[in-house]
Order: sequence, then structure tokens, then C-alpha cells
Amino acid sequence: MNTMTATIGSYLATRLEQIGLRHHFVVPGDYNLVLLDQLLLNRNMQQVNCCNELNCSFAAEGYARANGAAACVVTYSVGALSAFDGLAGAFAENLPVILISGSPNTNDLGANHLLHHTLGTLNFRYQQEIARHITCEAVAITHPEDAPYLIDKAIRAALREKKPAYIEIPCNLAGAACAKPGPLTSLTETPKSDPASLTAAADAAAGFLEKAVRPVLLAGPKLRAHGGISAFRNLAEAAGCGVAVMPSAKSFFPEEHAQFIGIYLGSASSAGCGEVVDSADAVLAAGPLFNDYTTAGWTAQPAEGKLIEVDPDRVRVGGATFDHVFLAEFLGALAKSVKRYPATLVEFRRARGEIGTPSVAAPDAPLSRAEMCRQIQEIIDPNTTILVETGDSWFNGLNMRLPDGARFEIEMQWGHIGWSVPATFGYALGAPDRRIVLMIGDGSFQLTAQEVCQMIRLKLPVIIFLVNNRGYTIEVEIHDGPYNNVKNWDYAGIVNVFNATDGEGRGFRATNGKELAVAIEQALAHSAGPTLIECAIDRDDCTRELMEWGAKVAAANARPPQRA
Ligand code: TPU
Ligand code: MG
Repeated sequence: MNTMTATIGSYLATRLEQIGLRHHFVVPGDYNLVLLDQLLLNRNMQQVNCCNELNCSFAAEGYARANGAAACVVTYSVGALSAFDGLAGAFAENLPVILISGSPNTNDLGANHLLHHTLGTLNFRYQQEIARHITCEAVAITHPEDAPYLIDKAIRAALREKKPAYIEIPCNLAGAACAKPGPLTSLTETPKSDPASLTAAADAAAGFLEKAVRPVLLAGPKLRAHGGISAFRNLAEAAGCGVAVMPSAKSFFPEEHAQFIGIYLGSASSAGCGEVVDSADAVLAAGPLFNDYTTAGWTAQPAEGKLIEVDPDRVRVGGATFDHVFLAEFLGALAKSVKRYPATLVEFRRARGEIGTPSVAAPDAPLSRAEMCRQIQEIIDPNTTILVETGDSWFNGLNMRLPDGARFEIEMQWGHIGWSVPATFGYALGAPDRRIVLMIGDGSFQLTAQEVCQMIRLKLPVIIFLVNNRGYTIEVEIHDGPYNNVKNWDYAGIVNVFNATDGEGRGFRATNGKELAVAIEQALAHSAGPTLIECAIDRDDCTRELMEWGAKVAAANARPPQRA
């Protein structure tokens, strides 16, 4: 190799390092082995093995939540097609995850012969075609001289769009020479709003709010991806009104803030919040994502006539659309002219009523969901990130009070059960100084359980609360049947299986409050690996919010077909 040049693999490694990655997640296969060698040569990035490619893509997804971006490397088809599920999740959740797939030798592309790990046809382009649907940019390198351009194009698009990108590298090119990387600034650009459109949008929104008496602000999940969290807070403080958050935006506005009025999810909202948002005469939603789940079966979608919708790159106000206006800039511009609207805060204090402290259960009474949550709440400090899996863990987590600084991760748009085990693994690597707490149900855990062994391997002191209610309770609340029963496992015992002879994971089973308290104490004292605490609760012991929400989603699912 000429010293003036890089290899395609080392070029990629440098770019990943430059965009702030200290880890990349991999599953090896013969189409990517040379690439993995090349990536290993970069000493500033750690290569992290996962058990399978689904987990590998979710680990990267979790890492991107902690770190802003992530990368994973898999082999052709048998690997990539599994990874596509997590990559699609990253698309749905607005996370720039770069998926790199090894691919066939360039000499095989036009040759009239079949290859392993493919469909057994002469088509070797289908993988890139599929990738186009679930990424903002999907490139396939076929010549070394184009590699720097294509790699940069994919990474730049992912960082700009906050969506995943796909890069395919043939197995005989990973070590081939190419040009060295240029400056990083060519990859990172902050988009600028059209000045006239920005002013018009801010004026229209200020005018719209002036006609209202009881406006509220609603934080949405896209706020973080599009860098709007602090601009949103500034706008909120300028307006002085009540501030609610959508479930996937929990922690994007401080819960200890005097203007925080809770989680908005229609009739499944936190106490007092639903009443205030539903009766507001204007709702400014910043980076929202309204779907059937987040609107509780379309019952909690703010009416068009009272909505200001601030999307990542456009604003809609009362029937007018302002294009090429970027979220953070718009919130900043509006904060300068907005008036003060204290009415919804007064209303909220009245609607919420007194907040009681949860009662402590008798230490040897069978463990209840409420007692479990009471104890978990006690370990959430400002340095904690709590990740919550699809299931009643969503609602248990949403009900937790977060001290300022605590973070919350939920995957409510993609909603893939099992997401959280690998995502927590990835998140823990991306945020090594935080306390990481996962809440997950038994059914979800069974999808991706093996990734706990990677937490053990890398000695990550994650605390996993595995809520064993012996079934798919969230589905029971939507639509029950025999398919919602789950085969029981020895969840605490499985940690020992993963430990084998060298691991230091800990597993506990709690059937009452006393056992849970002891397990939590042990978990907090254990730093050489994860602790899994199985919380055995009754099959029907679920939150009020799940029952409310489940009934609304069931009704939406059951709408009869429309006649033409
Ligand atoms: O607390 P709980 O019992 O509701 O949680 P658990 O035990 O984890 O059960 C989750 C049940 C569930 C299913 C089966 N939630 N959503 N689903 C449907 C589903 C199926 N497959 C994937 C990949 N994702 C899903 N959301
Ligand atoms: Mg369950």
C-alpha cells in the first residue's frame, strides 16, 4: 500500500472515528472478514461482536441513542437481511445508523455462476434494492476509486437526515487502495432555513397563539434528532404555558420544571395532563409523530384547527405551510416574539389534584406491579437512563418520575419486542458513565435474550428488571387468545448459563417486596457485570394506562372496512 493512500476499509474506519464513533458492532462472515481486519487496524475504535445480526443492528440503534450515530457491519444477505429489521427501526426512530455489508467479489457480478448466502439466482443487487426502502442513502461500491465519494455520500446523508444509511463493500475491495479522507466538515452541515419563510412562519405562529387563551406546548420525539431540545425549552419559558410531552419525548423537557404538565396520551395521559391538552385552544407540537399508538387509537390527535405542527423542515399553522424552515431555528425565532400564556398551568394544578406518595407493600406480600415500580423509582437518579420495552413496561416507565438529568428511551414507532436488550447493550457502551436500567417483559425478552451474554462479556453493570407476568399482557389488553401465553423460563438461571466459567452476571428472582429490595441492593453494589432481576407478578396486574390505551387501540384495529 502506498503511504499516500488509504484502503477502503481504513477510509471507512477513519470516517466512522471522525463522526464520533468509539465502537462499531459486528457479526463476522466470509464476505466481510477482510473489512473487519481493516477496521481493527484503527486503534481508536473498538470492534464489538454481537450474537446475531438482528441484535447487532439494534445494538447500533441503542448506541446511536446515546452517542448520536452508530455503525454495524454484517455479512451478505444471511446477515444483512436480519439486520434490516433493526435498520428499519432506526429509520422509524430517526437514528443515523450506518449499516455496512460485505458483498460478493466484484468478478462475480457479471459471471454466470451462483454464490453462497444468496437466493441461488444470478441477481446480486436485491440487497441494495431492499436497503433503499429503509435508508436515506444506499450505496454499493464496485470500484475503489469511487469508494471515498460513495462512503461520504452515505454518511453525510445519514447525519443530515437523521436516518440510517447502507454501504455495500465487496469482499475483494475492502483492502484495496483508495484516496485518503478529506476534512470532516465536508460530512457535517447544519441546514439553514429560508430567511423569509422562517420569519413568515414565526409571525404566523405568534399570531395564531395570540388568538388563543389556553395554549399548550407538546414535545415530540423528533425534537432530539433535530437538535431542538434547548430551543424548545427556551420557547416554553418565554411562553410560560403548560408543557406536555408525547411518550417518545419523555425526558426531552425536564419533569421537575414548574411548567411540566406530564405525558399526553389521550385518556392514558398522566394525571391532569389529558384534560388540559384536550381543552387547550392551541397546541404547538414540536417534532411530533402522530400515529395510531401515540394518539391512543386516533383519540388523542390535536384537531387541525388548533394545531401548530413544527416538523423537522417545515411548519404548519392553521392551514398554511412554511417550507424549508428548520425546527430549532423556528422555535428560536418564535421565542423572541411569543406572548405569555399562564392559564394552562393554573388549570393543570387544579386538574391534577394532590399527588399521593405510593404506599409501601408488606415485605412478604406477593410482589405487585405497584411495589415493583415504587422500588425501581427509588434508584432513578439524575445520572440514570431508563430504557423501556414494548409491553406494560412502556407504561410502567412512562409513569416514573425523572429527576433532571435522567434520560428515557422507548421505541414506540417501530415497536419491535426484543429491541431493548441489544439496544441497552449498545446504549451502555455509548454512555459508559451512566446508570443503565432496563424494564422488559418476559415475552419480549425471549426474542433477544442472548445479548445479555455480551453485557457479561464486556462487564457492563446494566440492571435489568424482567417483568414476568407469564404472557403477552399488552396483547391481552388489545385482543386476548391462547396465543398470548408465554412458556416460562428460569430467567435468573439463564444468567448463569451465559456466565459459563468466566462471566460475572448476576441473576435474582423476586416474588415479594423484600426479595426485590435485596436484589436491588446487590445489583447496585455489583459493577463487574449486569444484574437481571426477575420480578414475578400476576398475569393481570397491569397499569390503568395500558387498559385505557389497549381498549382504544383495539377499537381502532376493529374499524369495519369502509364502503366505496
Ligand atoms: O408487559 P407485557 O406482558 O405486555 O410484555 P411482554 O411479556 O414482553 O409481551 C409483549 C407482547 C407483544 C407482542 C407479542 N407486544 N407486541 N407484540 C407484537 C409483536 C410481535 N413481534 C414483534 C417483533 N414485535 C411486536 N411488537
Ligand atoms: Mg409479559
